[in-house]
Amino acid sequence: MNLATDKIGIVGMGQTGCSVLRWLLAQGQQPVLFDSRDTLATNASQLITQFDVSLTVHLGEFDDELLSCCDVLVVSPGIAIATPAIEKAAQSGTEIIGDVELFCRADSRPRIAITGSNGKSTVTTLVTQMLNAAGVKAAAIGNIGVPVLDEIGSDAQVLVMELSSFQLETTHSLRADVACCLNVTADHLDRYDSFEHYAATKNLIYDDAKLAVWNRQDRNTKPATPTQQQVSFGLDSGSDEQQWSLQGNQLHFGRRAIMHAEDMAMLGSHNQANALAALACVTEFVDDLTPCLAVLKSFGGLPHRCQTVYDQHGVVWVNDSKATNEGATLAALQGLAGSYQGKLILLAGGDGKGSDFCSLCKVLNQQVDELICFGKDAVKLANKRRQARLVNDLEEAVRLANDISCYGDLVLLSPACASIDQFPNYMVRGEQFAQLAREVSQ
Ligand code: UMA
Ligand code: ADP
Repeated sequence: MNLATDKIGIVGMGQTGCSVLRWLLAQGQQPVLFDSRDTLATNASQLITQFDVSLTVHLGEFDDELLSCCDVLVVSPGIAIATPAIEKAAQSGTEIIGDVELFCRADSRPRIAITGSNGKSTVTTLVTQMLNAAGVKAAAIGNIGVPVLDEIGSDAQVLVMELSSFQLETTHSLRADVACCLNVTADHLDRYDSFEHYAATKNLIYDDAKLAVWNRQDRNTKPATPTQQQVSFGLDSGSDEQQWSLQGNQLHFGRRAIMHAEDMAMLGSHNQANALAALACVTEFVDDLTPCLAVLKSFGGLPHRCQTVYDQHGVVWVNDSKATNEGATLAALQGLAGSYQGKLILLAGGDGKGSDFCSLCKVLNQQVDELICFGKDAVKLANKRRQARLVNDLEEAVRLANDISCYGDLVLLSPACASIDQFPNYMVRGEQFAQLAREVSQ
């Protein structure tokens, strides 16, 4: 790509597209903009009017001839590169990349790249906080909600990049100092031919990485091609000196005990795995782990991840709205086992993104006492349990949960689905749940 001469198109004018536009304009480029909506979102139109340049904007269904006129297309992660018009442009010789690729070509600071079906934001936050606590200035960027190009020129010494499979698809120059894949469970299967295809996309994170950090309890996270160095983590006892493990309820590196797991502020065994992964990532940059362990002792987790939002009349309401796939819901159910005396009432449903929910079948039948399903894939999910209750939306689900709950029960929103069929995002879903829980139980 030649920034001075190439004609560059930005495909998708959401958070990513706006960030790419800002960066390209700063480089003296005048990109062409594409969005398949009929009108641009307010943020994008405001951004365009803010700059004193006339930009060509193509709205509505993507046209392969217009796309093919560009030498390079910077495609937003929410748009599949398998979209026929984009594929045709690629066949005609247009280079297809994402904002992360542009970032990697332009920024030479050390980077830690983190992917996985679940736990990315938690581990990205942990790693960033640990580095900062140890005196290494770090910034969390990427899928966590900060478009990567917005960080160019900042004073961070190390960049901690949360990367989705969509972002990895359009990135070819990552070459991370540390690359970590936390786990691979079914997600986004509406965007991939098969689970194997999705898992292979996650594995791209290790391409030319200096250190690969992988989960030895999930073979899909193992680097498919050799990397310079490797270290694994897992909740088993591990078998050699170079492994992060859990032994006698203590976080270990090899034979060395690092800290007691019960001293961590975050709950659940999945968060112990997250802690081990984060420690494995930071050791490349930090000699003394003491400040990093202090972070594990104080960081209680991000909102909307297994968070108690209301505790009244003996009924505990837990918001795990960020569980947008079955792996996360499975982790919540396993992690919360034993933390309540009465019934477990699970509220789940939404857009399952092509998932068959098979991995949930056993826990739904053995551990869940009442299953209340709502949203687009409610029936599909309900069919995985011998008995379930169907409602139209979250409000009905919360009201029903309140009617059937009694002292000692736990009501858990862990939808195993994306929220987009009924909400703007998972945060709004979680906030609505918390608010409704307070309303109905007063
Ligand atoms: N658009 C089209 N045609 C389409 C689909 C979308 O033109 O067929 C346009 C929309 O009209 C909109 C824009 O594309 O203008 C939206 O682009 P986008 O969906 O890529 O979203 P962004 O706002 O750019 O946010 C993206 C990530 N979104 C997705 O991957 C879907 C954000 O991750 C990320 O935080 C942000 O870039 C900054 O890097 C969100 C996410 O849901 C949190 N990620 C998925 C996940 O975590 O499971 C992968
Ligand atoms: P991501 O950024 O990958 O979506 P988050 O840290 O935001 O991950 O957590 C998303 C959901 O996954 C939450 O419901 C959380 O409880 C669950 N979760 C977090 N870590 C793990 C893990 N290691 N394995 C399975 N589920 C996890």
